[in-house]
Amino acid sequence: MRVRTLFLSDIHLGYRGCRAEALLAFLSAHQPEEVVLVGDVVDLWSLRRVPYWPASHQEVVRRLVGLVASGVPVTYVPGNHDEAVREWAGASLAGVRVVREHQHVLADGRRFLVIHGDAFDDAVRFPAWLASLGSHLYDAMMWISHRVHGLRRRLSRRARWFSLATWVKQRVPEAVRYVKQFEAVALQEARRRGFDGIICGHIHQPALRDLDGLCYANDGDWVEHGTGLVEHLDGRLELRWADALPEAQLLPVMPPRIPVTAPLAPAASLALPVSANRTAA
Ligand SMILES: [Mn+2]
Repeated sequence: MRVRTLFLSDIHLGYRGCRAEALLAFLSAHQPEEVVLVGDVVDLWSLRRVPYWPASHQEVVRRLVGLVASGVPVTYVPGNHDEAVREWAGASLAGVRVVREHQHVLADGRRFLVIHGDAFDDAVRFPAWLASLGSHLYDAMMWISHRVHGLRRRLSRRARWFSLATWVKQRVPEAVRYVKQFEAVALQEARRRGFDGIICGHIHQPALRDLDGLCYANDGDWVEHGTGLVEHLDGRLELRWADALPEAQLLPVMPPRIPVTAPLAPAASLALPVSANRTAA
C-alpha cells in the first residue's frame, strides 16, 4: 500500500518486549513517501540493564536505513527511552534527520505538531502506586504476553496479539484517567501553538479522534499493540494494525552486535538526566 507518510513510535528496539517481526511485516506492507519516527525507537534504558539485540531488531534498523537509501526522507524525533539521541538534534544520522520536534503538513493542508509526548509527564499525574511497581511488572507482563501469543499462534496461525498490560490498563481507573489527562494536555499544547492537531506516542495507547475541533493522533507502539499511523495520499489519517498481517518468519539468529561482557556503546552509556516522573511508557 502506497501512503504519503508513515508515523511510528515506541518501537523499543533492544527491549525483549519489542514485536520486531510484526513491525517487519508492517513495513513490508506499506510503501511510504516519507517516514517520521516519533520517539522511543531504541530502548536505551533497557539496553543499559540487559544488552539484547537479536537479528530481527537489526533488520528493522536495516529497513529504515534502506528507506533513506531509496530516497525516502526519514525524520527522527527522539523520545525519553532514546533521549541521548536528542544531542544530535539538527544533525543527521545515517541520513536520518534528527529533530527535537517536527511540524507536519498533511496533503489537505492541516498542520500537526509531532512530538514524542514525554514533555507532558510533568503536567500529567501518573498514579504513584503504578509507577512504584515500575518496569519489572511491565517486563513480566510483556513476557507473559509473548508466551501466550507464542502458544496461541502454535494453535492457530490467525491468533491475534493479546496484551496483558493493555488489558490491565483498561481496567484500572487510575490508568484510564492518566490516558485521558495525557490526551487533554497534548491537545492543549497543540491549541496553544496554533496547530490543527498533534501526533505523538509515549503512552502506548493508539488513538485517532477529533476533540473540540482538533485532532489527537497517537501512533501507538510495537510492544503492546503493533500500530502505525498512516497519512494517505489525500491527507486522510488512519491507524493501522499489524494484527491483520501474517508475522514475518523468525530470522536466523545472528551473534549480538553488542558483546554481552563489554561495556555498552557510548550512546547507551551517556548519563541521561533522571526525570522526576518516569513512567514505564
Ligand atoms: Mn516514551
